[in-house]
Amino acid sequence: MFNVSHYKFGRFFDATYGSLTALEAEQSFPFGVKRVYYIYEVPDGTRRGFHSHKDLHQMLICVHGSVKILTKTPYEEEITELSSPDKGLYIGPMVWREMYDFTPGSVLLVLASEHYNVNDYIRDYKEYEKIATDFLKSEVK
Ligand code: T46
Repeated sequence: MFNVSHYKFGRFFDATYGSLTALEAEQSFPFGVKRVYYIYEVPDGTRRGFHSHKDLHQMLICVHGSVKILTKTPYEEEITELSSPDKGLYIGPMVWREMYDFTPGSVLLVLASEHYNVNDYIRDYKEYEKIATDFLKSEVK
């Protein structure tokens, strides 16, 4: 869907020592990284997110456990389950997201293209719908 893509990263596997996945900004995915954060100890049944970003690019990776991510625009939506450290979900600007069904002990790692900026968030769905509808119309012209 628009501004959402699925990544499968490489894995160095060794039967004796285990697995390692290495990500290179701008090579493994198409943006530089200015910020890293992770979401963990999420109580059972909790749903987070409920916003879009205006300009931010992010890569979401569930490095332990699993989580579902709803991504949505006024025209389409999809649900992705992240359940392996070698899977990534890229979410670009102007996509609504909600994260839910965090399994106990799960850790969602997020690589972000910009420093934290409260003004980059659109947290009201009606406002998002209006801005995104105009934005997506201009994108397809
Ligand atoms: C996103 C999804 C996937 C900071 O101070 N710095 C930060 O870099 C971040 C990400 C958050 N915060 C503070 C702001 C809030 O007081 O941490 C608190 C929780 O943030 P928020 O409610 O925005 O968390 P989520 O899980 O709803 O959303 C987060 C990211 O904010 C967002 O960019 O795309 O994860």
